[in-house]
Amino acid sequence: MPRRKKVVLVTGASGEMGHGLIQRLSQRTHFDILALDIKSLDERLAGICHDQIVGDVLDPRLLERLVSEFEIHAVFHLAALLSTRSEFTPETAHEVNVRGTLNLLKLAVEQSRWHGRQVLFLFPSSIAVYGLPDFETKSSAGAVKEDEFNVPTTMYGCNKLYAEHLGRYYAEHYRQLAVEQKKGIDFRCLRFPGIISAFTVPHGGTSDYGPEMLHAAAQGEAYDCFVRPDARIPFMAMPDAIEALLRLMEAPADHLTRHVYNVTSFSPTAQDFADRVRTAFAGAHISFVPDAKRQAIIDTWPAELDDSAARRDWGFSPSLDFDGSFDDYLVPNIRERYGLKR
Ligand code: AKB
Repeated sequence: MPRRKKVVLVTGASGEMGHGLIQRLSQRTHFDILALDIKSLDERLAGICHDQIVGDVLDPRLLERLVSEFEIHAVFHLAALLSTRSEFTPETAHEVNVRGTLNLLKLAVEQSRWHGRQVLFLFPSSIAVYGLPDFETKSSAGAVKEDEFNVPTTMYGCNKLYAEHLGRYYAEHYRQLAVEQKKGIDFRCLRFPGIISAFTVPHGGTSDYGPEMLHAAAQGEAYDCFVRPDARIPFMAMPDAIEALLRLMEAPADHLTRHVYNVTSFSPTAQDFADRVRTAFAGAHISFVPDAKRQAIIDTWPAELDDSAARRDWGFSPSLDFDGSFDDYLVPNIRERYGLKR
């Protein structure tokens, strides 16, 4: 039988998180990286990957071809349509976010059976899985735990919550009526808050106002913030988000008490964000022009997350708080990126 190459598969590799992940992952795994995205990778990232495939997670032939050529030991399934974009095309979002995830879970469970080791499946979920019923509840809820308020109002939130359940099913109950009971996959999931990167600007999310106002200010552009000054959701800086994924990947299975973990770092209001951006970029022109409908989505997401399970089980501890994110990571790198003096 021809030998297949042993790889870690990263879907959505060209996206925001893929950019940050691939480099750090290459230093942390002995497997080669196989990147999959509908867009080709930039040259620097392509150079780090063993191989890149330009294609769609919805294409079953492509996935079959992958399996014939590669022995997949871990999957980082990052490909998704974010919350705002999903509201414009809910059925397409369902295809990508649910059908795409199902395709990858099936591939992972089949691979586990081929090579006899459970495939590790890392899945980024989101604060969008929460749906707080009204503003009063949001204000009084405090730090929300994983099993509270799981009543999302967005297509993206519904998709992510269901995909979490699919992951649990493929890990624990897949084909439970079969005569021969075999272990499924090793499904591990993080519920991320809004993420801010110095190197990329997100597209199609509802937490985008934070990174958008920062990158606009650095380029000397005026920015109309689409939420109210008092809008508050949790955020974290991209390096901490990547480190959380890698830490969870490396955590011994017997330390984990759940499949899905909250992670967070800081919870500023949009006004706090704007003030901090103005301190970093004097003269930044930020106005608040709330869009009632996008604000309504933010109002259903928690202001704070309880990440005590992640801290307890696998030592999650973000290294960048609000000030640290700006001073040590965002501002210096963004200044360099846009060619500004330090
Ligand atoms: C979005 O806004 O859709 C994402 C998320 C919070 O998952 N950034």
